[in-house]
Amino acid sequence: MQFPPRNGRRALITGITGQDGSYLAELLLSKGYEVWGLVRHSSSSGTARIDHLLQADDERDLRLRLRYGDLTDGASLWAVLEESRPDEIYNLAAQSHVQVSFEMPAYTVDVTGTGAVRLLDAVRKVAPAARYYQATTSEVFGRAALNPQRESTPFQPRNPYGAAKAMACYVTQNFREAYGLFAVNGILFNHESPRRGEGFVTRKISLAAARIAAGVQRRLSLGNLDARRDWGFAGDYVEAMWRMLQADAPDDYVIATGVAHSVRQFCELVFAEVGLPLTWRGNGLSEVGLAADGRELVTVDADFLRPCDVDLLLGDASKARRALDWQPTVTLAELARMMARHDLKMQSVDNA
Ligand code: NAP
Ligand code: G4F
Repeated sequence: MQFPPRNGRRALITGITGQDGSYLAELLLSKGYEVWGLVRHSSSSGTARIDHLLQADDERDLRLRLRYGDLTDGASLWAVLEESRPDEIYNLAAQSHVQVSFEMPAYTVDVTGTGAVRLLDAVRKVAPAARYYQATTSEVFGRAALNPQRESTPFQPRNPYGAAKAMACYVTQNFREAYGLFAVNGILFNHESPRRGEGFVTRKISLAAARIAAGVQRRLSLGNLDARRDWGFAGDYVEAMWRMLQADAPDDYVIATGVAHSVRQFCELVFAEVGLPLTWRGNGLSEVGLAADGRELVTVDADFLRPCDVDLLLGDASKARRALDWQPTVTLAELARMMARHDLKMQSVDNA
């Protein structure tokens, strides 16, 4: 199938207030795009990650527009598509927390799965020439029998979030095939940054380490220390999203670093960075991470264990390397340093 040449520079981002949405908005504005963002209404402002873009005193602020909407409300999706007439659509909005998806499975499926279908259906009718990016996830691989996981690896999600994302992925592929939409799935492995939500494990660790170093927190309680993830830097991953929509033809891509580390190893990197190198004692629920002076800085709490966890996710992004000329630029040690330093600085600002 032939797709028209790329010349439009208007993008709509759902989930613009999230970690990835904020980096993607920065990237697109720096490339000269007009960016429209879909935001949920809330009684308190939820735009902290993009306030610096909204307050810009240069011409960028004229190119960033926000509209209220919600993936559970089809009419709001139609309205923002009608008004913005985007050339590119990035569907990043989701209930994206795996543990929360066990606590609110129906809601997660409604937002993360059916929400994507609502948006795709509206795109098909209102903006069929737009290029559509679906934020899919390595969680679709779940209990994968083979490592590393690539585009051809069978899906075996292990939680409602992964199942909802699998549905969104399948419908994206289906609309590409059935209606000729330029619709792609980015199957992204975990990616982190100083803007990562505080409930995800890397940011929970960097914030706690900084607070412990500043003397305002005593210890950090975690769940499964043995879980291993392929962690990259979110700034690199939004570049991959953009490249997928600039390709000659729509396709799905795994985006990953190809290296996995455990939660325990990430703790070691971050605590060393704040000047508190850890040693470990015990195992299971009795395992503790000790400071040099013997203080118990990290403990295991059953409250943070999941009904079932994904033990290992490890990606093979060689297709993206070949077809999109994409590769990660930040190692895990550099990412841990970036996050630890950011959160240490936040402590000194808070305590000033
Ligand atoms: P995030 O920080 O949790 O951001 C999620 C965004 O979705 C927020 O802007 C949130 O708005 C919005 N949202 C939630 N429910 C919504 C609804 N019902 N209607 C409209 N917007 C809604 O997620 P992220 O880390 O940036 O990830 C971006 C996307 O990539 C998500 O779809 C996630 O599932 C997927 N993903 C992430 C990773 C990763 O490692 N970060 C890996 C693979 C895939 P509020 O600010 O109002 O909450
Ligand atoms: O940081 P996490 O909550 O991320 P998880 O579950 O891998 O999901 C993230 O990455 C996915 C891509 O693979 C995204 F699609 C998804 O939206 C999200 O961004 O947990 C990582 C690991 C898990 O095995 C978890 O059990 O860390 C383990 N863990 C151990 N203690 C903990 C904790 N996770 C959290 N959130 N909190 C803990 O105290």
